[in-house]
Amino acid sequence: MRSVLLAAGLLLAATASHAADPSVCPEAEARFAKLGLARPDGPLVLLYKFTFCPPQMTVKAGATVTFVNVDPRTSHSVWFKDAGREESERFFPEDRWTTRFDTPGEYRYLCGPHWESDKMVGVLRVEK
Ligand SMILES: [Cu+2]
Repeated sequence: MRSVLLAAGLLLAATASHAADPSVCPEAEARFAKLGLARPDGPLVLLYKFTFCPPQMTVKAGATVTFVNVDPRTSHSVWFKDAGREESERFFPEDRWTTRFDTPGEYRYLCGPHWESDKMVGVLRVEK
């Protein structure tokens, strides 16, 4: 019984930080391909339908992470608020923004205009 409750709790925790609709990220990838945007050398996060794709990512310390907005008309931002960083500019469809972390850790981030209303949040794990 206890393990069932634990499993249910883990499931809830997982859904809260993932896109509710599992088709969103494959769609985001398809949009990226369709738009013919240049793929960066390093890790890539797509912003689409109020979702960071993938919502959780692990990268090496010092890697440049590129965020690309593939929404047709919505602007977004990326804000590593808990890390004390400044919010990015709002970036528009097909725009990109990059950041890097040199110190290993788990960095939660959010989209300024959409984290509250649409739970647009993500986690970047940085390892040595
Ligand atoms: Cu947003």
